[in-house]
Amino acid sequence: MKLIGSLTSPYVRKIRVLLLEKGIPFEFVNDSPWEPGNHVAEFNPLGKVPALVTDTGEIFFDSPILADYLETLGVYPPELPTDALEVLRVKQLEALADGITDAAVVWLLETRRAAEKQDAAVIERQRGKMERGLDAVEARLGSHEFLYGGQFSRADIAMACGLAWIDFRFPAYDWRSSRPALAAHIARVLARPSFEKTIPVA
Ligand SMILES: N[C@@H](CCC(=O)N[C@@H](CS)C(=O)NCC(=O)O)C(=O)O
Repeated sequence: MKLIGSLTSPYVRKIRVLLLEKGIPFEFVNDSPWEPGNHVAEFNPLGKVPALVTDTGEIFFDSPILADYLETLGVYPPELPTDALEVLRVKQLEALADGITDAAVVWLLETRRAAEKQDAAVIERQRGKMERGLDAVEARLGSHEFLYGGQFSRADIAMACGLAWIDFRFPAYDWRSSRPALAAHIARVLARPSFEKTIPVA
């Protein structure tokens, strides 16, 4: 199995963490869609990472699809519940985590435009999505150990990958002080060996 991605992408990290948690061996192909001459579009016509090439040569892209593919392999531990409605609820939380991350990516890209082209309204709009999303996660977490049910799931992985990337790109952005439950939760998740082995490097 071959994973195409960059060492900084939060979506790629989600898949690296899942592979490590399950102990599935894989080859990592370090290719960034932002680098000239990259080969990402040969695996994903959208030119985005992660993309995964299975042992039979089939290609999957978009991290939730890759994560679903990994679940089909039936390797312990499962990162999704068994009940279909519960699966949907975990995936809803994954979508929320990915959506918060997507908003932060738009914010980052806006800050990389020439100063005179940057639009404060775009940043404000994305910050609003992040703030509302993080508040919803804080409210949901309460005193629970995990984002969904009594066990570690893909929702926890997606949220920690997103927030670690937000810390990496926006170290001055304080999302923690008004969200103590989420701050404690993310610290616990980031201490897992699968996260310690996948810290983003510039
Ligand atoms: N929804 C996608 C998002 C993937 C994504 O946006 N990846 C970024 C890297 S962090 C990328 O490849 N961007 C290149 C581009 O947008 O052209 C997923 O979950 O896989």
